Order: sequence, then structure tokens, then C-alpha cells
Amino acid sequence: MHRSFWFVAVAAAGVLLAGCAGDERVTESPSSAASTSKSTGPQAGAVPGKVALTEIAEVEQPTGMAVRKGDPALYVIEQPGRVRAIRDGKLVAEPVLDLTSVVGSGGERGLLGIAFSPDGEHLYLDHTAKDGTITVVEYPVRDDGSVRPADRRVVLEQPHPRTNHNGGQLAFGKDGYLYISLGDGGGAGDPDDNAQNLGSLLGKILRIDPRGGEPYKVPGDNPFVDKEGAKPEIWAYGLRNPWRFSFDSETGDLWIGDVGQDDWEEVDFQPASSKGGENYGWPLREGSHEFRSGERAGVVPVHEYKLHENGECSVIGGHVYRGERLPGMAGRYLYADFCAGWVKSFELVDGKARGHHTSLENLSNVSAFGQDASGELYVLSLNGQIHRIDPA
Ligand SMILES: [Ca+2]
Repeated sequence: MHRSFWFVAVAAAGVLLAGCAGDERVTESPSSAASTSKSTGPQAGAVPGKVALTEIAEVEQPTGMAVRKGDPALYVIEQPGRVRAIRDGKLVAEPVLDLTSVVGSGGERGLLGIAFSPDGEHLYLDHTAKDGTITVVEYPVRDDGSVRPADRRVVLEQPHPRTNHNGGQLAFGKDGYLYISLGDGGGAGDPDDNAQNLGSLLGKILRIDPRGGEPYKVPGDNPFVDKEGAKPEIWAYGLRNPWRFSFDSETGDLWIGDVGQDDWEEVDFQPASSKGGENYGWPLREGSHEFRSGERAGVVPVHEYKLHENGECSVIGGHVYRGERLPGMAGRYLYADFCAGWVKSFELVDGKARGHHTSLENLSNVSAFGQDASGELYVLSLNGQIHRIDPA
């Protein structure tokens, strides 16, 4: 059985999967390991505590969320190509931007990523064009949060030969640069050998200064700027489909959920002190396991899990919790599985994932997480709902 992409469940279902059975979105008890550690506040060993979901909006196929400096709205993207705003707890009826005429959507394609510049003055979107080309665009944002469609500036275009593995995450690091994830070109097993090829942008995370030049500037301290034949935009490589990645809003550490092939889903970690250039192994390794014969160099994931054991199909990378309302979650990394419908978390202790805990089950098609300015987290379901994670 070939499993090559994460929207497969939706594609197989024809439209979107129906909601989960009932509303049993309650937590399990904390794991015994966590329970036995006395809570000492938001440090190692804290008990995650029970959580509940509060639905804040319903949109069409949400794939990402972002917030803007000085603006209390939550901005959500819809896979078919719209940017929506949630203001004062209400979904604004008129889209901020409607790109449905230029976005190629369906399966794994669509409007896939959103980020605002740290000063809040520019909006960045990652979408596939009608012909599948991965496209990163920029719009100036006016003070009221509105954007003009005519102000579109194309920052990056990368032809993509197949429909699956587009990556699509955008995020600014604490260094002020824009990081962009791209999948390996699709198919299965990286047939074009892109992920290990430094001459291709596919299967990579890029790092650029989008305002430093036209169409952008490559930071001079990127890891491969002086390497002959390498694309200087590359920050990290050896990735299959880094669908969601995030920066820890406190430490600046980078967390990557890289969707696996047939056996292993993985979470990769890169400390904020990294100078870039990490090889995350694909397709030589899937997770920490050999996939294709060859040198097994590179960085192994801090966490991996086996596919299909409980219906798992694709990891959905999340965030390190830095909010206030769930003190037991402080410093824990939350992530999900698209098909299995759970949200789990762990903490990183001496480079190892510890204190694994399941917070939520029976969610439907988790596509992404969101994080607001206070550090509170949201779960997005591809069938429409946007939930905030609250104390139970
Ligand atoms: Ca890997």
C-alpha cells in the first residue's frame, strides 16, 4: 500500500471527511510518567493538564494561521485561496484577499502558508499556481489590516513537477529572515533525487530576506553561499515534505514536522544557535531508519512514530507552547496526526523527547496549528473548524 501524501484521506473521501464521532474532545489523564513528577511550574516534569477545545470560527478548508504586530485579529488561510480575518471573536464576512482565480487548489495544492513580517507591514503567502508552480507572494498591509490585490509582488517561484509534497510553511525567524519550506517534488521515494541535491530548492527549508532586494536577498551568512553548484537560499536539506514548521517564540529554536513515506513520521529539531546546513536525511533515511542505501549522514529526528498503528498517516508539526492559560504545557511541543486525529506533546530534555502525553483525540483532519500574540494555540481542521486550546 503506497502512501505518499497527507491529503490522501480527504481525496479518498471525495470531499472532506465527516466530523468525528460526537464531541468527545476531552483529554486523557496525564501519563503516569508525568503524574509522578511533582509539578514545579513551567519546567521539565510539569504535568500537561487537561485541555478542552473552544470553537472560534468555521471557514473553508483552513490550512494556516498568522497574527500581525499591533493587530488583534487572527488571520486564517483557506486552501482554495482566501485569506480571512477573525476580529473581536467573529469571522469577518469579506475575505482580506481572494486569490482563488490564481491558486491551483485540490489534493495537496492550494493556499498553504501565511506569515507577516515582524513589523506587521507585509503579508507573505505561499500557494501553488494553476500549473502547480510553488509561489511566494508579498503584499503591503495597510494599518487597518487590509491589502490591495493589485499590490501583489512575486517573491519566489519554483516549478513543481507533481501534485504532492509542496511544503508551504512560511515563518520569520528571530533573525528577521523569512523561512520557506518546500517538499521534495512529489511522487514517492524522491524519484528526482531533489532532497539531497543542493542544486535544487526542493526538499529544503530556505532562508531569505524578502525586502533586501528584488525579488529578494540571500543573507550573506547562509550556509551554502560559497558552495559551488549549491542554491544559496538553502538553509536545511534532506526533507521530504516539511508541511509545517515553527520557531519557538521564546527561544527561536526551529521545529519541523516532516511527513514520512510508508513507515515513519518525524519531528526534527534545530537549536536557535544553528548556523544552518543541516541534512535531515531524506531519502537516505525515513525517520532514523535506512530508506535508501547510502551514507547515513545527517540529523536524526528528536521524535518519530510508526505509521498506521492507530490510523496515523501524516505528522502535522505544531508549536512549543508559550502561552499563559495552560501552565502545565509550558515549553512542551504540541503536534498532531492528520488522520489519527490526536494532539500530543512532549518536552525536550537533553535533546531527547520526554514525557509524551496525549491531550486530544478524535479530531478530524488536523491540518495545522496556529499561535496568537499571547502564545495561545489553535488547532485547524481541514473540514473547517478552528479551535482554541483552552484549559478544561
Ligand atoms: Ca529525516
